[in-house]
Amino acid sequence: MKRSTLFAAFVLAGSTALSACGSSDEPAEEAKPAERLVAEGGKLVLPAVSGRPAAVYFDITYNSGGAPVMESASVEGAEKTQIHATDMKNGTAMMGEAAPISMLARQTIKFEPGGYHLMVMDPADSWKAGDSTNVTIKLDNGEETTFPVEIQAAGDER
Ligand SMILES: [Cu+2]
Repeated sequence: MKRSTLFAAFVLAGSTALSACGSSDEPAEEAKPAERLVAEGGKLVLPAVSGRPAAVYFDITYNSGGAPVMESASVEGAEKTQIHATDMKNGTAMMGEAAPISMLARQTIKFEPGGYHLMVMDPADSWKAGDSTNVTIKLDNGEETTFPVEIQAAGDER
């Protein structure tokens, strides 16, 4: 049956990933933290004018249950990072700190221009297009993930 074939393929992929990490002794039932919270496609767009905030975009997926809330975001090299949302007000896009974001199982949340994004209030002077830095996202259940973001010049985001 098609359903059981898919299930078998998933289990096989899971155990391959575990042995690649050198932890094949552990039971494969519970996904490891690094696999439960996955961020991809990270990029940090520098401000057009120095001294202004930088923006960070990525896709993030939580592969478990309980709907934890995204608690904080930090960027290596910066002290102050906020989780922002963009809303339309009277036809104008306004951004500000986002209401708590629940991570629903296997639902990808996109941080993208015109939507959710991280706002780095104090971008490092040393950041240059073509370099990369690391972003850490923490959930209120104690789980977190750190992933690389590629640094891009202003205007490259679209
Ligand atoms: Cu913002």
